[in-house]
Amino acid sequence: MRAILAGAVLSSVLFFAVGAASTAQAQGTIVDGPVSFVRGVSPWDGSPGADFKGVAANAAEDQLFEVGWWFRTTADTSESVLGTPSAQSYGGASSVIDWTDVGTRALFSAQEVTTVINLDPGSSPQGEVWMTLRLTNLSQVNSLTLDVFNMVDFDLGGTSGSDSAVLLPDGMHIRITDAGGVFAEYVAPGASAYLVRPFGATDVGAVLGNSAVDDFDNSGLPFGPGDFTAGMQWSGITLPPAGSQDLVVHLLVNAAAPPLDRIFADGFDMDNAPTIAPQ
Ligand SMILES: [Ca+2]
Ligand SMILES: [Ca+2]
Ligand SMILES: [Ca+2]
Repeated sequence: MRAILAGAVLSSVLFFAVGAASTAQAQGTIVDGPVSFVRGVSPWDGSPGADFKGVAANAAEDQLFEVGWWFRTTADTSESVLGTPSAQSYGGASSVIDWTDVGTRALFSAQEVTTVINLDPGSSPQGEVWMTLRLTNLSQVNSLTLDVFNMVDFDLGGTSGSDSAVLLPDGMHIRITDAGGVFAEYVAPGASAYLVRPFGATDVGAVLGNSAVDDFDNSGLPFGPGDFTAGMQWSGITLPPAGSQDLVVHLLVNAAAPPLDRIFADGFDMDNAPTIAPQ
């Protein structure tokens, strides 16, 4: 969380709130009951602002500072953000974000489908966000190999500090807990490696934003207490000519994800995966 930017961010939010309706590049909000997920100010650059609210006793409390995507092809010398999308659509509980030609390089397209779900059984605010990123090779003749990265910055309890995190034993499944009691989970089924770093000059966003090639190395856990940032890497994805692959990220607040080994046993459908109570 960049506390010193609060004033500037507020000004920008007001600007976007006024100007959003008529521009193709507008950011937006999706909701399910009291639970909302917001693509905020500058959500497509190296500091991809996002909000996740309505999932704690204080419904106005924002649990999420940033979430976004980066990639690196085998020819690249650093990671790059997907950048400004070609189209954005926000309706009800779901959004669809399209990049018809990522980086204008005629290599691949991307489409992110995000759904927010209210998990409150009645008196226990909680919710989840599912993000599925589909990558499609634009070449009809050549395969394409690339690495893809997701970065998330939770600020649980509405505070950037006092967040601790551990890796759960079932895989790429991180649980983050604020000293005030709010907890979250960051799950990336099928990811190759994670990286966790305290917010600052060498945090996960900075690693992805610098001019070097970086590979995540499963370091940084257990974490905290501190200002948590984390990322997931999918290494060496090879898209056949005209082929596609889906990557899934699951964010939950005050709810626990089912263990990854249980999800994939029997080919369970991720889109309908149930969420179970904290244990
Ligand atoms: Ca916190
Ligand atoms: Ca880098
Ligand atoms: Ca944080």
